[in-house]
Amino acid sequence: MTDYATILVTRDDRVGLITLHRPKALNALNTELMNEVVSAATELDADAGIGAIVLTGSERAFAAGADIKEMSSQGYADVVNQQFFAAWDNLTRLRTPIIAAVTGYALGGGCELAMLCDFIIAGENAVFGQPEINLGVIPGIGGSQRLTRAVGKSKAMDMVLTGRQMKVDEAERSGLVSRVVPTDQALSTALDAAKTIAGKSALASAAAKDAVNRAFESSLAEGVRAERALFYATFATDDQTEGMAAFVEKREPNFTHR
Ligand code: CO8
Repeated sequence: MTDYATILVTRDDRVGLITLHRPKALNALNTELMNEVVSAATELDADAGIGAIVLTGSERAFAAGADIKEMSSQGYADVVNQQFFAAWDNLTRLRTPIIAAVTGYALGGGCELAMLCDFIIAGENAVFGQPEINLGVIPGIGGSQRLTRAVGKSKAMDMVLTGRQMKVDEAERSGLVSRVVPTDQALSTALDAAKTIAGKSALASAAAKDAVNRAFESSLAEGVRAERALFYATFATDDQTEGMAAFVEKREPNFTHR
């Protein structure tokens, strides 16, 4: 696999693992790290042998936000002309399910990066927040939109306007994270979930991911129509034939597309 400067990339059978690795900066997200994460995730996504991806950081920090030292000297023209941080949007185009395993700080861009993933499994020490307001800016990688959809307007306004941190029990209660587990089990739990997903039909999981995402991008009626079209399309796959035959024959399915 490609060598990267700011991340580590490994794979175990059908699961790819991307680990943010700028320990001295609490995994602060600079341009190099963004380009490397996007490149690694795109490469894993294109690999038919990969059925799910996990993105994680360190126990102390998933990521403490965008790199403030990199941003501090930038002006309006700089960020506009570079379309600063727009490349993170590429993660929304992955077909392969991607899980964030979050321990420690997930602040600012770190919280936004976790929310760019399909779901978040958090360790008990995880802390979420959008503290950009303390720096005189606002979230810029979708935080104002994804946090609002995840936890609702009142709590999102509270987080974004005060910059306060949210501990993991509140994050679970609010629906920001799917599961909370002991800190030292966050990564293994996410890898287990990824392994489970990677054992399903990749065609079905891509359709399922697409369908759930429609809930955020369309009206209810359009979303339901899109879901139905995707559901019907699964009947064109050999994995549908195999999955249903296996149930009837009381055996494990042997999907072709995984
Ligand atoms: N950027 C750069 N360096 C950082 C960052 C960061 N976001 N966070 C921590 N570091 C560095 C520190 O400077 C320090 O480095 P050094 O040892 O060289 O001084 C090292 O990491 C360790 O940090 P601390 O000593 O501060 O560790 P503490 O345990 O005392 O505190 C905190 C941990 C609370 C996480 C603290 O570091 C902190 O508050 N960090 C900043 C959090 C923050 O404000 N994040 C939001 C950043 S803005 C953002 O994400 C905007 C995203 C949208 C941009 C899109 C543009 C289009």
